[in-house]
Amino acid sequence: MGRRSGRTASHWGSYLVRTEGDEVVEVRGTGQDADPSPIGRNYVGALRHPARIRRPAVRLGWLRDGPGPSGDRGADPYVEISHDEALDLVAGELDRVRGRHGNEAIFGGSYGWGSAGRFHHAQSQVHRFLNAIGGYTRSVNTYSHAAEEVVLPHIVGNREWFLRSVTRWPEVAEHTRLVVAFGGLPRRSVQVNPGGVGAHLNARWQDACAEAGVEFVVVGPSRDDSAAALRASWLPLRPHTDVAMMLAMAHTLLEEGRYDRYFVQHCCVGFEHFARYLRGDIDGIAKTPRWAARICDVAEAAIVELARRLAATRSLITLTWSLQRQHHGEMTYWAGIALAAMAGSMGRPGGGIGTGFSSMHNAHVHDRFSAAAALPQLERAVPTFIPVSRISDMLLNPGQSFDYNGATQRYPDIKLVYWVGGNPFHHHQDLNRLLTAWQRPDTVVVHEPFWNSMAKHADIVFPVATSLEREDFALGVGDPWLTAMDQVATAPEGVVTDYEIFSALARRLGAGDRFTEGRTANQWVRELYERTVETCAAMDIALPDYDTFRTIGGVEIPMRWAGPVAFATLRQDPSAHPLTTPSGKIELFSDTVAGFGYDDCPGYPCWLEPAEWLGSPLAARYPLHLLSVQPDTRLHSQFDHGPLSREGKAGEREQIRLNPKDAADRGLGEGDLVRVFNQRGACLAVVTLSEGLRVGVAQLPTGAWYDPACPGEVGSLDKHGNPNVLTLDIGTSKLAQGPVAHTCLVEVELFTGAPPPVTAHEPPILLSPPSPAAPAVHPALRRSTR
Ligand SMILES: Nc1nc2c(c(=O)[nH]1)N[C@H]1C(S)=C(S)[C@@H](COP(=O)(O)OP(=O)(O)OC[C@H]3O[C@@H](n4cnc5c(=O)[nH]c(N)nc54)[C@H](O)[C@@H]3O)O[C@H]1N2
Ligand SMILES: Nc1nc2c(c(=O)[nH]1)N[C@H]1C(S)=C(S)[C@@H](COP(=O)(O)OP(=O)(O)OC[C@H]3O[C@@H](n4cnc5c(=O)[nH]c(N)nc54)[C@H](O)[C@@H]3O)O[C@H]1N2
Ligand SMILES: [Mo]
Repeated sequence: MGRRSGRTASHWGSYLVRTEGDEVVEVRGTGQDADPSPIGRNYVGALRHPARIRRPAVRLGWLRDGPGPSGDRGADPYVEISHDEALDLVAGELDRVRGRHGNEAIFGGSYGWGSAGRFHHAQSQVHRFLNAIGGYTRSVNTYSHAAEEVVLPHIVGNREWFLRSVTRWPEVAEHTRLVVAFGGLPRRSVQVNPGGVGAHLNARWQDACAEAGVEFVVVGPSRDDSAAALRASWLPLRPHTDVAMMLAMAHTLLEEGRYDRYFVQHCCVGFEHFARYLRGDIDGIAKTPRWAARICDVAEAAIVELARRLAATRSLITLTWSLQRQHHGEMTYWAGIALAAMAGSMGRPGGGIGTGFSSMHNAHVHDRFSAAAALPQLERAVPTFIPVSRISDMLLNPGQSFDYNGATQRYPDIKLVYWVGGNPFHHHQDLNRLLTAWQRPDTVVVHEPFWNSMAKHADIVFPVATSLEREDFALGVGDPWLTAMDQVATAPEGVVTDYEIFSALARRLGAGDRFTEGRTANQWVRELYERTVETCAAMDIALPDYDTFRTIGGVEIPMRWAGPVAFATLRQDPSAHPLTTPSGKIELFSDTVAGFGYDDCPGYPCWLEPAEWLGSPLAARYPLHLLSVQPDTRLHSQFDHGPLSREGKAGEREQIRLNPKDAADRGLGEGDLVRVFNQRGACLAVVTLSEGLRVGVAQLPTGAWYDPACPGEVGSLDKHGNPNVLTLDIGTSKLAQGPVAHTCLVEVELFTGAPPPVTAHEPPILLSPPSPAAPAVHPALRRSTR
């Protein structure tokens, strides 16, 4: 049996991997990472798992009937075909759609994390390919922090600059006395960093802050959203009421005259308007601590006391990204910035405000520059776009107009969906609505290594090599470690890389040279490395040549601290150092946003009731606020069939965390199988109890592969515990149109029926021709464009 070992890099860290017979048998940390993430263990046994896709496959109904809307996506069996047949089918269909409907009818947004690796990066591959053949409708912004991406430029100007210059953990340890963490600082999230993390340091920096005597206050529904070592105190606020609490803190500082008069008057615009809103001059409601206490369920005295402490010392407000993955999520960030502007620490080392401190490994650990070259995505030939999480809206409402950041846009009429390196049947909200929308296009093409929920809803599936089965190199966002990725296993016979598939399709469509520029995959990897060397050389950083780099396996690029902390120069001299906002200052009132006239996003931070929360009438029917948090044991849906992910479940099902009181009220105990449900859907999950979770809140991590009891049926019970059958699919507001995954009420009850077995990690029914059940290819599809 062939044995190999080598180095790999992933979004959850770098590892030394050993394989036998092209299966992973051992995963170890590298010497450079003193604290490797256990998520790496999910590789063990994953490559040759029965869930592996080994041959191209076509949905039976598509093969029989040809392209067109269908009610059977998710329900049909698949017919395995040869690689050449699959390439001919897909090339023919791309050609038909672009010829008859124009390239705008191809949706290639293809959102998703894919794998680490600069060259084989799935997004770059698919976008380059689709641009090479005439373009596609794309998506903008992210599921992670869409609201922030759109609203921050209106408030503080250039977002990249802001993120880059927010104070970092080392400065927090040195200067900060008090950290008020809205949404906490969950440790599970810092295992991960997009594109790679050479050494896990974030948790160590957090601990160093605690050792230095920094005091932490977690404001949020979950006490264990911070590590025990931080000895944080906990204010268990009702989910989605942070804005009310922030406004009341701001009201306290205003009424008690404890606010930073200089900063709000000279470095901000709109403070007078905000102050009038706080006092109740605009809507007749003063935003007093008493007012807020009724909304957020934090005691009035605790709100007042926290506000006073915030202003009395060098303080830092941190906001998790989750706080804007909610209805009106723009407002949480705006209110947080307004409070920080008043609190006196803005523009001072270790002070002010920062986002995502514990949402991603490299947020505020290193400087954020990235030297790594990327695969060029070629010229964008089609201007059409949607905000990423409006996908169901787009598919259901072709031609309809929608608002986005001050402009009116139009949804295109999509005929072909092409998805590579992402999983909407993991990431999107209200999967039953998505399933309905997903039946509308003519054709869905997917590249996947595994038969997950994404592959099971495609018309044509190309099996692809994983990152362990190809050569590449990695450099994560804001990470100093350049890591060689070795090919440690050979993909199953006939399984190739995304690049090889796209190269073959491009050749069939007359764009072969444009896509490949005459390079093989490994020549591209070398080329991108050499471009990275050049970028670094221009910054006086010497990197080894490519062959030496591959031999040593990894190299650390020295990082430099950026300039002064955010808003330091603004504080010093606002007219000499303006921000890139229209006023040059922090906009506590934005004429631009106000000018858009959006009822769901006024031009200043204010409390707007979310569509669903514990204070809404719907809570009488669905009295638990569901937080579908990031999973501890995997990244999203990736390697859900791996050992660590499966050990995190109970009886193969995802666990839902409840407060013991909520469980007792429903006669539930630890380990009970429950049905979690609301007006949109239902799933099964296993109860786990925790005093660390506030009463009225349920936590169900994302990522269990969607596993409907009746495949293809809208509203079917998900057997596995995927929270997105329950979540709400609306935009944050007309401004950002971001996803609102955390805005969701549910009820939980004991499941009394016979528990249906979980089949998420099993392949669908596969028919291999010649077989009487596999029909002849539809004549219209016989056409080859070669
Ligand atoms: N309810 C709820 N939903 C959420 C969230 C939430 O908080 N709550 N969070 C959201 C957030 S922040 C995000 S970022 C999204 C994440 O959503 P996604 O990024 O879509 O999730 P992943 O599971 O990482 O999907 C990556 C897919 O790419 C495949 N893949 C990996 N490498 C390759 C490759 O080289 N080639 C190809 N062809 N495929 C590859 C994997 O098998 C996997 O299916 O989820 C969002 N969804
Ligand atoms: N292990 C692991 N780490 C990951 C990921 C993963 O899949 N696995 N995904 C990565 C990705 S793509 C992203 S974008 C980040 C996301 O990072 P985050 O957005 O920070 O992560 P979440 O788990 O969604 O939420 C963090 C915490 O916010 C709290 N919270 C939720 N709603 C509210 C609220 O209304 N108010 C308050 N005060 N608190 C609230 C919840 O208790 C939750 O534990 O994580 C990254 N890190
Ligand atoms: Mo994300």
